[in-house]
Amino acid sequence: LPEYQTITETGTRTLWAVFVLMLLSMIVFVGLSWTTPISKRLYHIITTLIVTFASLSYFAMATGHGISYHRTTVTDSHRHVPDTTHDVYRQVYWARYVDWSLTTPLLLLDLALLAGLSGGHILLAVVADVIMILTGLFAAFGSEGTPQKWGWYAIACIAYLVVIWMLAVHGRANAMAKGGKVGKFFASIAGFTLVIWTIYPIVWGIADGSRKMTVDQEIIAYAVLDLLAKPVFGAWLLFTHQSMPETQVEL
Ligand code: RET
Repeated sequence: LPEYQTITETGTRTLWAVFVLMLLSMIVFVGLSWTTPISKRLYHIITTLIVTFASLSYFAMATGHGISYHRTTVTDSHRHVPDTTHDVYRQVYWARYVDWSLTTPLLLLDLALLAGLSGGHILLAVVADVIMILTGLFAAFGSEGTPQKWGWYAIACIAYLVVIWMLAVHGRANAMAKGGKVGKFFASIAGFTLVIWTIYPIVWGIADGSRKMTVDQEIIAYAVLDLLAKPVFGAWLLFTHQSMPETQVEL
């Protein structure tokens, strides 16, 4: 008999709660933007777009969209009987990858502008980031639980290392060159980002990857991470930016 790994009431409530919180932070960020002079609104605009995309993707998932069932055939090893197999169908929330492919480049752009990263390095970081998310999507649909799924996962992790390199090496050097205050702020907010982002591939490995986490647990784990990576990150950036004129960028 096939086994189904699906969302329950707890997961659905979590998705709705995050949708509401993303929508509220969108309203707050729009408000902050309106009380800021137009020439200083770049971070506000980027950050508002980030929570807007997140609201859309959480709305889709809460209403049961952007999800598909992925089948894996598992061999049951019983003693004394010939091997039999059974199919496991698990929900894969592909709406997340649509969200991440748009929002992680925007989050990187926030950090890159803060640090004053060069155009070339911004491009490299963003392209590596998109490769990370899209190969992560291939990994999530890795055909029928074959080993090449972990091959895609490894490629995504290498792309992630390129992203880290751009921020930790070039980002930090440029931010430090802008002066002590900006350098310190960049080190804190980029450090926070690095810690939060690194938990995503770990959750993925336990949830989509090896399926040791239930779908509800996966939803809760990503909910906490998404709230920290988007509204908390965004509020921290916008409030600090307001009190730190050196972070201003002319574009
Ligand atoms: C995947 C799986 C493949 C390996 C790696 C991953 C990294 C994902 C990251 C996601 C960050 C998402 C954020 C969302 C915003 O709310 C795709 C999970 C490395 C870093 C910050």
